[in-house]
Amino acid sequence: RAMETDLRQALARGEFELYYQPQVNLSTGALTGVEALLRWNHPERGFVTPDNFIPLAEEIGLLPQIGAWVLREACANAQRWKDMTIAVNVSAHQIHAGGFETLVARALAESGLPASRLEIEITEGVLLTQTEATIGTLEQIRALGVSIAMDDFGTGYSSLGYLQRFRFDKLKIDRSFIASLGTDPSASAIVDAVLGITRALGVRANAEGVETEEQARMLCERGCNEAQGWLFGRPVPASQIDTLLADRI
Ligand code: G
Ligand code: G
Ligand code: MN
Ligand code: NA
Repeated sequence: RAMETDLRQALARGEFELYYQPQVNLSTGALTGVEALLRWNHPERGFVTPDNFIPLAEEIGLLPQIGAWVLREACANAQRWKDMTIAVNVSAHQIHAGGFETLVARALAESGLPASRLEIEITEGVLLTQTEATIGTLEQIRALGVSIAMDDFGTGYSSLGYLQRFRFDKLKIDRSFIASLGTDPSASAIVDAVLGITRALGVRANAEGVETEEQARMLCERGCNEAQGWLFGRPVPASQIDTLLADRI
């Protein structure tokens, strides 16, 4: 399998790159943070997105190394982006592999990034198996001062039960709900319900995949405090975040 051979060499060849998508405060429009999104710059295929290589990386046991690189790289870049939070996606495999909290602590120590500026994003699937052990790991990471966000909220199952068992710092409303805001009345009802939960629990909310002014307005009216999506910015290389921040001052 050519793809497998290529993937095994990708780290050493420096073919991975993190792109960063802006996250904004919906009422002020201010840039508050970024989400790191992994890209593989394949010599022949060009950019490969994570959906197209993370499953293979998991299968061949490469995800721990790639995940460690992602954490170090994201923390190192974010360290110079003053006052900005950095969100890093983590898959079930990475959490269940063991030693994840050590990896996080090391990335923070090496980069000098304050723990309060790092956020780990997991999906509900992470809690599906080995639930107690996983919650233990998440508690250890939280004890470092790192935030934990639930990604793609509303698309898995038993998500409400997990909210009772683990106190997330943020819920990210899946972009499928945001996409039909304004066209499908059930979407706004669901978004209202999620925002009701976040308010009641004292948890932050992020609306993903905001593409139109109309969606942003509806979310703001409903009291959503944070958003990301093409309306505010596509994922870009670190150098473009440097430029954005330099222009801001
Ligand atoms: O742009 P986008 O195609 O990057 O992301 C596709 C999916 O890949 C998303 O579900 C995202 O959470 C996931 N993803 C992006 N970057 C990473 C990463 O560094 N590690 C893991 N485990 N998943 C990632
Ligand atoms: O699952 P996760 O939320 O981590 O995945 C992020 C994915 O969403 C990435 O593939 C990213 O490129 C994509 N994305 C980010 N903003 C938008 C948007 O406004 N619209 C759409 N369709 N996709 C988006
Ligand atoms: Mn995410
Ligand atoms: Na998501």
